[in-house]
This record gives sequence, C-alpha cells and structure tokens, in this order.
Amino acid sequence: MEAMRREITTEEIETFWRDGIVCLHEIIDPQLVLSMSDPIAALVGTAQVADLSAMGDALAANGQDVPRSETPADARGQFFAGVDHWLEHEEFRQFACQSPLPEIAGRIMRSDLVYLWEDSVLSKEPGTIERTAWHQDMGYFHVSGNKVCTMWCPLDSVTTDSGSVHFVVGSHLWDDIYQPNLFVSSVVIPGTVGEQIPDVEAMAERGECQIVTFDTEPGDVTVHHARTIHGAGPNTSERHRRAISLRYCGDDVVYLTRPGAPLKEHHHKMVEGATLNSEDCPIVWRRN
Ligand SMILES: O=C(O)CCC(=O)C(=O)O
Repeated sequence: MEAMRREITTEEIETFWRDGIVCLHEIIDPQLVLSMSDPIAALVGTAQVADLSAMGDALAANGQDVPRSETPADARGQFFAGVDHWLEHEEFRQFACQSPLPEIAGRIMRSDLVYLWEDSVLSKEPGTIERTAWHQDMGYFHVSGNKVCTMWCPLDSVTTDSGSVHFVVGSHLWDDIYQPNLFVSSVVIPGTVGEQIPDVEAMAERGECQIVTFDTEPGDVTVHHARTIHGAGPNTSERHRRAISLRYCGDDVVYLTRPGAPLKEHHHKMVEGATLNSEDCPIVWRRN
C-alpha cells in the first residue's frame, strides 16, 4: 500500500470535527490521482455515468428550478457523474481500497476501522453551466452514525470559477437530516424524507453561517462530514474539473434504510441496525 505523503496533523483532525470540513493539502501523491484519468475517460459515453446536464435540461424544460450559469458562447460542457465503479473496475477498486485514502479517512474520523460505502466520479467539463445543488450526503446513504465522510479528490487545478465545492462550516452539527435532491436542482428525490435545506446563501449574507471553499491541486483532498451541507459552482473556466469522491464509514456506523434514497443492489444482505456487512462494504483499513 502506498504511503501518505505526510502525516495528518492534530489540528487537521480537530478542524474536521469542529467545522465538518478540512482541506488536506499535498496529502497524496498527485500521480496516484492522475493515474485515474484514463479510467475516468473510459466511462464517458457509457451507461456507467449519468449525464447530469441532460437531466438539468429536462428538469428546466419541466419548469423546475435548475440554478445554472449563463450558457457560454462557445461549446457547453457536460456534467457527468457515476457511482460504484470499484465494483467493476480494478483501478477504481485499488484507488478506493488500497491507496492511502482509507487510512486518511480512519485517522481523520478517529475510527478504528474504515468501510468503503461507495466511490463516485464527478466531472464538469469546461463550460459546464450546472451548479451542484446544496445538499447533505447523509440523506443519500443508508447509514446511521457520526463517523461518515466524503473525500473529494481532484484531478485538476480547481478554483471557484472551475467549480470548487463550497461547504457550510459547522453544518454537520445542525440537528436535521435533509431530504436528498436531484443534485443539479433543489428538487427533492421523490419518496425521500427529511427537512428542507435552508437557504444557506441568504443565511451567509445575514452572517448566520459561513461558507468556505478551497483552491485545490491534484494531491490535495478535501474531507467533509456526511452531514456537512455543500454544493459546487458551474465550470466557467477553460479547465476540466474532474474529481473522485470516496465515501467511507467508521466504527460507529450501522445500516439504516432511508426511504426513497437510491438502494444498491449489492447491499441486499445488509441488516437493519447491524454493523455494515463487510462483504458488500469492504473493510479497507484497521488501526494497528
Ligand atoms: O463535485 C461536485 O460537484 C459535488 C461533490 C459532492 O457533492 C460530493 O462529493 O459529495
């Protein structure tokens, strides 16, 4: 297993638990994440990724609210996303299970072991007009527990204009679990339950919360708590904005069905209220 490029500091762990988000600069070898370029490219145009730009168009044509930037004069880029590539593709399996990332998750979450929940690819080509709607990951995951995180690993230089992720500081400590949405729109997934996400931009303007974002390079990783509210901008730059998000669970997590949230076929052996079944959610790291 490859090593982390440096130790995680106590301050970084405390930042994660205080703010619900920490950016770990230069934590992995940039070549590790860049080695995922070809596997990501191979997904384009296949049924393994969803065209979220087309979904945004369909929702907008239906009169739904789809917050987007102006269409650029030149070619419009596509937002595509896919999930659970580790099940089918060795490169994704190694990235999620055998890289330093599980150990980083375990140390940040202060967990004695780490399960892989899923990987996901989130790619915004230059000229992508869709925003990623404000959401909280927990409403999409059939789990209960406090040690659940997402590690967002960029393959490109990412800035606000290319679609960096924005996080509401400390929102992982808010009381509610929010209803999951369609990702390019605040329209909720039918049949799901939970509270409505508050208007965090208006709250930030009133000084009631703080929103942060980070410029990142390949080798940097942001880690956010599964209850942290976050969203991302369009990609108005001329650079690609590709990322792989890895979702990991820790030692306090049990399975909890969330009505209406997407179910995974390979999770059919999970037992309500029990620790995760390690055949389907592999244990990818244990503390020595
Ligand atoms: O990459 C994006 O646009 C959003 C990322 C995100 O929401 C996540 O990884 O949880």
